[in-house]
Amino acid sequence: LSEITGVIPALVTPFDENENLDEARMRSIVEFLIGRGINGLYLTGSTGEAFMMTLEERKRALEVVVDQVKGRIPVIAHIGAISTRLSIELAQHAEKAGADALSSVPPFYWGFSQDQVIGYYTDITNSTNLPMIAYNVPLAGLFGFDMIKRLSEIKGVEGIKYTAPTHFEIMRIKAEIGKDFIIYSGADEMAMSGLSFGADGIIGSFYNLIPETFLGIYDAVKSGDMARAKDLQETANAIIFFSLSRNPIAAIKRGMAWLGADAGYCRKPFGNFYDAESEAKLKEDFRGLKR
Ligand code: NAY
Repeated sequence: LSEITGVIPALVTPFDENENLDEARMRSIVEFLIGRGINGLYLTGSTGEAFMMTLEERKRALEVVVDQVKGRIPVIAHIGAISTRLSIELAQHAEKAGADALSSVPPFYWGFSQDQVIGYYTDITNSTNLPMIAYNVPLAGLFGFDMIKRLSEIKGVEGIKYTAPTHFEIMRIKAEIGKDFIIYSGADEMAMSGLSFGADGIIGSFYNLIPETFLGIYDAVKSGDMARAKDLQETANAIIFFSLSRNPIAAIKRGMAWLGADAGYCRKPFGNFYDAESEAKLKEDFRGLKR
C-alpha cells in the first residue's frame, strides 16, 4: 500500500434519471478527476452509494473504472457487505478485475463481536492476494486502538481508512503499530489535521468536487507550510459545511456538473438538485457563501 498515497476521492457513483448505473457519466468523471491531478480512486464506498447497489452493479462500476483508468492511478475497491460470503465474492471479483487494493467497513447492523469482525477481515484477506484497508467509521461502529492493533496483525490488512472524529490515534498507530501500516485520513473537514498527525493519504467525498484545494493542503502539510494548509482547509470547510446541511452526495454531484463533469443522480431515498427550482436555490445559497 505504501505507493498509494495523496488525495484519493471516494468516487461518487453516477446514476441516470431512472436510477440506472450511468457508465458514460462514470467514465467522464474519472477523466475529469485524473485531469485535475488526483492520486487514486476509492470506489463504491459510502460516498459511492454502495449499499444502495446490487453486487452486480458494484462489480460493473469497478470494471468500468478500471477500464477507464488504464493503470494511470491506483484503484481501491470498497467491497464491504454485511456477510463475509458477499464480501468475498466482491473481493475476488475486484482482484480479477484489476483493482490495486481492497477496503471494507466492518460488518454492521447486528452489532457483531470483535472476534467476529476479526474473522470477517481474516476470511476476506485469505480469499485474495490484494492488500486490505480496514475502515474505521462511526456509521459502522468505531474500532478503538486495541482493535486496530488486532486488525493490523491479520496477514493482508496493511492499512486503515481512519474516519474517527479524533486524530490522536493516528500518531499512536504510527508509533506503536509501525510506519508501514498505512493510514488514510477520512474526515475531509480535518484533512490538514489527519495529515499533520501522520496520515499517508486522504480518502473522502469532497475530493470529487474540490480536489485542487486538498492537493494544496497535502503539499502544504508535507512541506510544513501550516499557514497555507489552514487557509485552504478553511476554504474547503466552508464548502463542506454548506453541503453537509443540504444532502452532501447530491450537492457534490451537482457541483461537479457545474465544473464540467456531470456526475448524474443519486438513488432514492437520497434526493437530487436536478429540477430547475432546487438547482437554482442551491446555486443562490452557494453564491452567498462567505469565502
Ligand atoms: C467513503 O467510503 O465514501 C468515504 O470515504 C467516506 C468519507 C466521508 N465520511 C463519511 C462518514 O461519509 O468524506 C467523508 C465525509 O463525507 C466528509 O468528511 C464530510 O463529513
